[in-house]
Amino acid sequence: MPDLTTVKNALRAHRIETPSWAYGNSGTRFKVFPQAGVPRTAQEKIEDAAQVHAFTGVAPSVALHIPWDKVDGYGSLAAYAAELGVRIGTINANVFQDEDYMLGSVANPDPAVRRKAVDHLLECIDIMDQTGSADLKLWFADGTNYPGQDDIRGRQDRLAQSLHEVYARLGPQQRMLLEYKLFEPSFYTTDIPDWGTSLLHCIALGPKAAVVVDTGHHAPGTNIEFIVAILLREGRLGGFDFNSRFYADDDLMVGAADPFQLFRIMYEVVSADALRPEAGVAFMLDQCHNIEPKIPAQIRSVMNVQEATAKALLVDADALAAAQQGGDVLGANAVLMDAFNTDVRPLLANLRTEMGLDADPIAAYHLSGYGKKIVESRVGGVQAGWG
Ligand code: RM4
Ligand code: MN
Repeated sequence: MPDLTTVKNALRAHRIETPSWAYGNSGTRFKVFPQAGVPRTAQEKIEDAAQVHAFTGVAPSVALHIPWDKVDGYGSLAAYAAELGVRIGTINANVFQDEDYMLGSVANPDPAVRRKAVDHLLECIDIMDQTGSADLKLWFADGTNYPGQDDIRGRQDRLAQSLHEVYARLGPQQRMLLEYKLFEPSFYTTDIPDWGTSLLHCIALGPKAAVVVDTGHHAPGTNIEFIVAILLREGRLGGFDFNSRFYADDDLMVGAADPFQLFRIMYEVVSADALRPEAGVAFMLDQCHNIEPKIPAQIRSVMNVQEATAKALLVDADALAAAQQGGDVLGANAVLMDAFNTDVRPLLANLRTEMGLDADPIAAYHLSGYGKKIVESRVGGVQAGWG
């Protein structure tokens, strides 16, 4: 059996990044339901993210989305984050919400639109220089809706050229994380629909480019842990955008739809020894809270990732290897299921107490009165949203 101190140390060192956009209003395709107390500024989003860190102890960074989080001085925003005990993490670019991008951004047939998109990505790297962020995360809505609409290979050429220009601008410690998504908003072809396409571009770019697995971006039934295993084997798993889904890109709380899948993914990470921060896998959340209160929902997601990770760490590797070598199909499966079926909540509660935290982060957050305080103080101004 794995040594409990080792398990706890691994959990203590594990870092989970929360996304600024999860604290603002977001919606289904039909309606954005505003919530009282929602942040009005990037600073207020960071304040909320700092709460998630304060109660979980493992979420010390918050990802920004540009231009949603555009501010005048990124250096002072980073300093403000530091004052609150957190830091600015991944910078996410947004080239999917401008009128000009109707036919795509970095792969658009019009060179002027491509120029504009690439300039935005370069601007994001300037921001990274000011915030000290290491990762630029790219997701493109680019694709086509109708057969014949554009040239499939031509679009790949334009995409590759745009990415090369951006890659060349990265500093020595900076990375490009390239996300894929099967479909939506493009319904016939998407320019980066899958991990294979993303990986091909990353390999062509160089070692500072790696693939991001957003758990909501696959066809139903896709074996995501297999993709994770392959990318880890190639040293090209840049990170995760965790969220869960029942149908498509639902962006629900992590582990809500399928905790077993989350465990299987984390098991691949753990067994490849890639949980350690030095392994370079970024564990990020990417989710929208449409009907649930946002801060406790982020806390819940962080806890769900921790639970899946704890179970993955509890897999008896020696027993599993012995069963696998011996061709003991049922025995091997039982080793994995034993770990998954372990109630790790007492272990995590104990760890939190050791870390000087409340054993129950959600209850502690509610007791803190922060939720009530922001409802009272954040009146007026324009609530942040993802529009
Ligand atoms: C996209 C993608 C990106 C995220 C945006 C908000 O679908 O998942 O990671 O930045 O949504
Ligand atoms: Mn994502």
